[in-house]
Amino acid sequence: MRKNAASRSLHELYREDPDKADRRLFGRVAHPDRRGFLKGAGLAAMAALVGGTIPFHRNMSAHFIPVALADEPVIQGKDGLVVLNDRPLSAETPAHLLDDAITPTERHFIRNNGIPPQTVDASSWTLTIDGLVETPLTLGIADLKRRFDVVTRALTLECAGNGRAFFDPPAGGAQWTYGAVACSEWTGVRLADVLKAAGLKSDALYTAHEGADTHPSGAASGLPISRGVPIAKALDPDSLIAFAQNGRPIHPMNGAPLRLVFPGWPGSCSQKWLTRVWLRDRVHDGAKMTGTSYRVPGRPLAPGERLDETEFVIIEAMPVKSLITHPATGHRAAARALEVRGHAWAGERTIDAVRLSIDFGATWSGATLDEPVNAHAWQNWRAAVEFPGPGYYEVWARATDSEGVSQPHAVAWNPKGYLNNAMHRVAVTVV
Ligand SMILES: Nc1nc2c(c(=O)[nH]1)N[C@H]1C(S)=C(S)[C@@H](COP(=O)(O)O)O[C@H]1N2
Ligand SMILES: [Mo]
Repeated sequence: MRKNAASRSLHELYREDPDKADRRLFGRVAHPDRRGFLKGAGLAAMAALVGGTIPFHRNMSAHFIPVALADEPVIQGKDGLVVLNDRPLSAETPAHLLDDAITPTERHFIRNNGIPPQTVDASSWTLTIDGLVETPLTLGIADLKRRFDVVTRALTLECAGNGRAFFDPPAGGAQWTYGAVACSEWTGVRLADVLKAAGLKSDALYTAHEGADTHPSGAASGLPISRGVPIAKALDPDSLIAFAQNGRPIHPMNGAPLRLVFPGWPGSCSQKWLTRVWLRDRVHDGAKMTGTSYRVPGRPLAPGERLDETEFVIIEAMPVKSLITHPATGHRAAARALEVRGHAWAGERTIDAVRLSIDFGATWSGATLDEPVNAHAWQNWRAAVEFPGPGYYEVWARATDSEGVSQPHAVAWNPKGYLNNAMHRVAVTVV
């Protein structure tokens, strides 16, 4: 069915005020888990929108919008992603679709905080480097390629909110499960080389990143997100200004034509649609740098406990984590022998070991672990698992990093649901 203004406004209505939308369609505010009893004017409106009667409307739940109206953007060039939010767009990749050693572009998650630029022209795109530098620079993509070493690196990028869906009490925001992580091959120039060319002043302490996306409210001013990193991270040879993803121009939703990639740190540092890197003499205080954004309590909290924002600290390197990418959870195995595989990564560290359990953590056995293809790339692992007989099993994976830190069974609660690196578990039934 063709989308029309009415169906769009229905989505907007639900987005802005679900209770109001319910009142309009269902005649009252209904609990999302309960039946909505669509009737009267609401039923007529909904039927008009889907272009037919709705015989089973009595079974429709409140807060439901008929899928015929689904406004899920068709994300061209992506495959199998699950859309968690449509505006701004957040879409994750089911774990079993992240099985490739290097994440293909169509399987790279999307996390937008605002509205991406509508039209981008790589040939006229410019990046400005200014602030605490001797010589401010404005560079086109051709200038970057001509003036600096071009490098290609497989780099792990994970949203700090990956795993947020499992916090209790729940944390607001995109309900990522496992799939806000990827390790694609990025081609670009080292941010360090560009900063050297500009000449860092001695009081430069932190970067500040700007992109061409706009605020979701549609307000003309104000960036949806502008984060930064300490100079030491900016100077890491794997901190890239990238113009290609997996050997092709960057996907529009992953930041075309130019983005930063700071592997191993919260994905939010890696500004997409990059237009400016500004050097500052203080910790950057742009959008989503302050308060509880990408910051965690400076001490452990009880679930649901409140803490003053001044006691939150900025997330830097991401913690040790692993993902089981084969089999998919729910797998039914006809044979007792099964290959289990996946990836493991640990911020600025490497992985020393991945261990698996099929008996709820009572015993563990090691997986075969590959070296990273380069620093800051996730490590692939695999193991031959032998189940003792028919029945329900869970395969648990637990990675240990180069400092001896292992993934926990459960993570400390924090109000925004960051840094959930608890072990991944998949269900396997041997028949
Ligand atoms: N300009 C801009 N850059 C951005 C964002 C954004 O909304 N706007 N989102 C950030 C966040 S929170 C993450 S996790 C990563 C996600 O990168 P991806 O969408 O390419 O997977 O981009 C980061 N860079
Ligand atoms: Mo993120």
